[in-house]
Formats: sequence, C-alpha cells, structure tokens
Amino acid sequence: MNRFNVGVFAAACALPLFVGAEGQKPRKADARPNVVLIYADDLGYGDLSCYGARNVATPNVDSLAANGLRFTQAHAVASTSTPSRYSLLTGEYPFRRRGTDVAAGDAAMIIAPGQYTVADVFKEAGYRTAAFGKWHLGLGAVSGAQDWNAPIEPALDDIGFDYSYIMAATADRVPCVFIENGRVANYDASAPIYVSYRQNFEGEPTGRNNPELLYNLKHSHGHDMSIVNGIGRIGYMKGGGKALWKDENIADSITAHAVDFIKKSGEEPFFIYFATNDVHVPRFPHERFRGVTGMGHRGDAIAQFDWCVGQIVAALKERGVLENTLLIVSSDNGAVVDDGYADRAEELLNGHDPMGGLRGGKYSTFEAGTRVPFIVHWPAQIKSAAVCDALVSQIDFLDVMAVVAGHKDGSRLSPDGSPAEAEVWLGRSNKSRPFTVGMAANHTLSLCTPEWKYIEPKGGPKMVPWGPKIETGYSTEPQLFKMVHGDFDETVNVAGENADALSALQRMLAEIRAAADR
Ligand code: NG6
Ligand code: CA
Repeated sequence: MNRFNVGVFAAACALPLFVGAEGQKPRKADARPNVVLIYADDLGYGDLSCYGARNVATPNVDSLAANGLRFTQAHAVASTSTPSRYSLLTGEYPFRRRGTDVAAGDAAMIIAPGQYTVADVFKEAGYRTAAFGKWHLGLGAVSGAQDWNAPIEPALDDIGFDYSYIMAATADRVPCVFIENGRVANYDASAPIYVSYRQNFEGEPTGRNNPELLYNLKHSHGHDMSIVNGIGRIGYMKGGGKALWKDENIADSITAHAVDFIKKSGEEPFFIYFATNDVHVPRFPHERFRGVTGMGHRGDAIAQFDWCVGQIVAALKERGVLENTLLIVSSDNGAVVDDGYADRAEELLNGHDPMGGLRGGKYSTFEAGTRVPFIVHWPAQIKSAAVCDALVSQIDFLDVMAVVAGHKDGSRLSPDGSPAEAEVWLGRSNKSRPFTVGMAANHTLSLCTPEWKYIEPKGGPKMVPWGPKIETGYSTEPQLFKMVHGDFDETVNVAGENADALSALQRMLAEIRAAADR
C-alpha cells in the first residue's frame, strides 16, 4: 500500500509559534497547515454570489474567494453524492468499484476498512482528523443488518477519522439521527431504533398513507415513506425518540460540533471534513434564515450554508489559526431545483440560475452535473487572490492533501489522483489538468480536456425521468463539444466534423477505464 511516513517530514519542520487568541496557549506550528474542507451538497455552479448568484448573498464564502483562489473549471467526479464523495476521499474513480451508487441509509461501509483515504493521509502525518455532517458512504459490515442501538462497526474510525459526528446518509433518508463515533448521538433507550429499506414497521405512519402528518414539508416525488419531524423520507424507521434530528437544527448542530472540535484542538494540526446537508432536500433551514432570500427554502438554505462557513472561519480566527489553515469550499455535485419536496424552489427562483448558465444539472452528464464552485483559501501560502480557469478535479484531493501534509517525493498515493495538481490548487500554476473524468447517474462517462469535452454514447432518457426538470445529456451517439471562450459549448455536437479528436478522446477514455485492471 502507498503510505508515507510521518517521521520523515515531521522531523524536518521548523517550529515557529503561532500565537492563539487571548488567554489561549500559543500553538506550536510547523509548515503543516490545518485543513478544512467545507463540502456543500447539491450547491450549483451559480449558487454563490461570487459565482454570480442572484437574490442570495454569500458574504462569508465571497470573502474567502476574494482573499484566495476561485476556480471556474473545477469538477466533482460524479453528478451524484456517493460516487463523488467516494472519489474525493479515496482518489479512486467510482466506476472502478461496484456499490458506489447513491447509497441507502442502511448501506454497509462503501470504503472498506484498510482502504487508503485522505483521512489516513492526515492521520499518518500526525493530524487529528474529524468528519461532520453528511456521510452517505455507508456504515457497518452488512447492508441492512446494522443494529442502530449498539456501536456500529466498522465506522469512520476504521478509515482514518479520529472523531465523527455524521448523518448516516442524507437528510431525506432514514435513520434520521446523528451518529457520533459509531453510536447514535443522544441515544434514547426508551425508543429503540429500527430501520428497513424493504418494508414499513407495523402501525407506523407513512407520507403515502398519512399525508395529514406532513406538517413541515410535503413531497413532490418519492419521499413518501416514514415521517420524521413532519417530513416524509426515503426508507422506513421506527423509534429514535429524543435522538431524532430536527431538520431546522441540522446546520446548527454540525457547526457547533465542528466549532467545538476547533476550539479544543491541541498542538497537532487538524483535518476537518465538514459536509453540510445544505442545500440538499429536504431543505428546511432554521427560522432565522427564513425569508432572507425571497427564494424560499432553497435560497434560504444557501444563506444558512454561508452562515456555517462564517462560523468555521470565526472559530479558526478565534483559535488564532486562520492564517495557516487551508480552507476549501466546494460541492459534491451540481444543482437541482425540485428534488422531491414541494418547497416552491422552482417558482421562487426570481431570475436566479443555480446552474450558472451551464447545461444539465445534478444527475446529468452535461456541465452543470459536475462543474461546481471551488474556492481555496490559505493566507499563509496564497498571497494574491485570483480567479483560476484551469481545469481541476476533486479526484486529486487525496494526493494534493498529501503534498500539503508534507509528502514530498512526488509519488502518487491514490489510484487515480495526481500530486502534481497541488501546484494548481495552491495557486502556483495556472495549468489545466490534462483531463477530467465525470460520471453521470447512469454511469455515462464524460472526458474534458482543455480543448474538448467528450460524452460517451450510452443512451437513456433525455430528461431525468423521476421528477427533476434536468436534461441528462445521455445519447446513443458520441458527443463532442469544443471549448469556446473558456466554456464548453454543449449546444453544438461537433463529433461529425472532428473525427481525429473524437477518436483520440475515445482512446484516452478507454485507457483510463482499462487502468482499473492494473
Ligand atoms: C434520489 C432522490 C433525491 C436525492 C438523490 C440523492 C427520490 C425521488 N429522489 O433518489 O431526492 O436524495 O437520490 O442525492 O427519492 S445525492 O445528492 O445524495 O446524490
Ligand atoms: Ca449531492
């Protein structure tokens, strides 16, 4: 296994002192920064004001962009959550591994214990590591067989996280409880928890049969199984009692836990994976954000997301470590407007375009599926703010983080990432990645180069069939689009006139795919 040894670089570090906030012990610091990834859910390319959003102000994210790097051609690896997150944390393309599609809430751990993750990278480098918020990569050894009333194993401590406070899957999937270090947080012994993705539990209401109980949000498609907090979910659960989350408090809860982790951080640097529920469905922001954007819950959830960013930044500042903290803000996939709840997101857009002018959206193989906001902020290293148009991909997260954590020999630690990309992520180069690969919901792959975007022929419905009004981009014909003035023109398929480019890209994709067998 490709691992590296902390001793090699930890010993080589100089030890200046970073002075903490008043009354706090100064933290011995070395060249290694803290790292915080703020990973939004379904936040579109056009959803932040620094990316041109209308009707919603995101001053906290904007300020990171204004003092750091804002990327315009950054890609998540897939246009849905589980495969995208799998790739981000492991540096392996999701098509190399079965079982990386959108996971149920009772899925077993998708990243096997023993598999190398970015959390391992940091742990080996002497960091404290923590995950907060949306997980969606499974827990436990066997799907559907977890006992939610006992410690669940394996869990995140088996893949490199010292501490975790997470939702097992998504807010629209049961179980609707937080899991802290492998156990249900605030566990209520008087209300044991049972979960099934097959059948309901006798006597339990569902959104389908008891719509009168949906007092907080009604569904527009799907989401009509168990009801928790007046909202229908995917999957069935029983029990939970006082451990059940209230959707309006999810952002506060994960933020408070992350802030607490920062406050209690000691001498060693830390890595935080802060994965928000915002702006995934069910969108149900805290009442203090209600109405601030005029766009209903979806817009207000963006404002809530921005508030979370502000709280994390404030905590870093207070701890005296903002200067030497590498903060990255991005999203797991592109935007969707109606994703299954009647939250009026569509009718209240008022001219806001979550896709930022790109074609497609979440689930899609077109640009708005995987092109996402991507902001890098690290005052100690990134001295001049810039907008960067280089093609970058989240597949490189593990390897770039290894460089940040001190891995110096230039070797690649993940199956598919590249440590060379650290130069671009940290603002020292503006060179595009030679290619990025994206995967749509039906596994159609696309390949972008600085000049072309190729979408492999696979076929499938033109529109996402189950509700969201999104073009999939699926076709039985090969599609080739040209980069024109800094953007892929996905309106004109030029495959017919560019046979050489087409076959070169097809060969390239075939080689990338075949590397799975190495
Ligand atoms: C879909 C859900 C959608 C969302 C998505 C996963 C229905 C009808 N739709 O199946 O609401 O949960 O899965 O989103 O159930 S993701 O961002 O986590 O990939
Ligand atoms: Ca998502």
